[in-house]
Amino acid sequence: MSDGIPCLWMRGGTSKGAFFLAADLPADPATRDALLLRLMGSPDPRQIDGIGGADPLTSKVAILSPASRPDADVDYLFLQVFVDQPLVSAAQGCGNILAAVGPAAIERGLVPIAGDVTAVRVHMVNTGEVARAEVQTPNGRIRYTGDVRIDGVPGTAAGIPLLFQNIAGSVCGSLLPTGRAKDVIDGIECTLIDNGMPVVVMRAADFGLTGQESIDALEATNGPKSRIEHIRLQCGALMHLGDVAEASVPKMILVSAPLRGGAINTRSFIPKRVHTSIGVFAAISTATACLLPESPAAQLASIPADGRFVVEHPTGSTEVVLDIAPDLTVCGAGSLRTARKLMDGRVFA
Ligand code: NQM
Repeated sequence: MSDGIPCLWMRGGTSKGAFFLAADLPADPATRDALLLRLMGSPDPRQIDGIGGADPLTSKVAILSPASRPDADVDYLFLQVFVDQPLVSAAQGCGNILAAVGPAAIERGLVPIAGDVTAVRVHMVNTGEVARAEVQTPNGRIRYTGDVRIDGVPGTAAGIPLLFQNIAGSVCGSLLPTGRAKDVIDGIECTLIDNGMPVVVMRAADFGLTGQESIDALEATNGPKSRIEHIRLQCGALMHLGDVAEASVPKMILVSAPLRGGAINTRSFIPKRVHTSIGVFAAISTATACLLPESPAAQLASIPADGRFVVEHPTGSTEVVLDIAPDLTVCGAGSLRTARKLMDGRVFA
């Protein structure tokens, strides 16, 4: 390891992280996680002695390996490296980092280019489902540049459509782990839901908020954080996640009526910091809650007729597409993301 470890540093959607081949890291998870903490510079709020970006959205790791199942092209294990705690968690997936998995798998020779668009079937090891990502590969090369703009990222890049099926209950075992679309915790109506990401959906107004507050206002010590965390700790058990005091799930989503033509407006606690936008799977789970008449989200949402849910957030909006069956169950979902290769080199422990 003194010669460094091969590492791709990539942006995926509105997140950024280090991509490794599993073969380049220790096989033992505890040894691997200790190494990743050291590489990212955790625990330290500034991650000054590592490559992490001092924010949960830029302290992420993707570990790639040859596919372990016949219906996939590559295995992708996502790890959240906590910034200011010595913790590495595999308890959630990440749809933003997922956007960079297809290109990274091609870069590392795990997946061959197959025409102008290479479809990569990604086995998301954290949750067990297979996602499909379409990577632009004209003339035998990955094309990162393009004209797709996603809010939360300056400029434009090549679009990478992501498609999902069977993501309900990805971590909790079922879409509604309590069997109800509405629970009341600490007097607050909540929907505890997992359609790709365990989230708890609550009305911002129930915390005396408009839902349009800035990230700084929500993260302030006199903001709603401690009340939300108190609810979150109770949701952990109700969602079959156990003690979530040191876990990055469930995410806590405050919803309010959309103001810019979208389906719903959000502020996401992930779970201690506020997301600058919203996670892909968190947006899908929140959009799914909007379809449940009893959910606090349903009363505020403006349901699109074509399944294209524009989820408003602090830096704009994220569109997720839901494939909704006549009985209102969600059979599939998708999102258009972009990714960028930022650095290919070696990182030193
Ligand atoms: O929900 C951040 C992100 C995420 C998760 C987080 C994500 C998703 O935006 O699919 O992408 O919620 O911790 O990277």
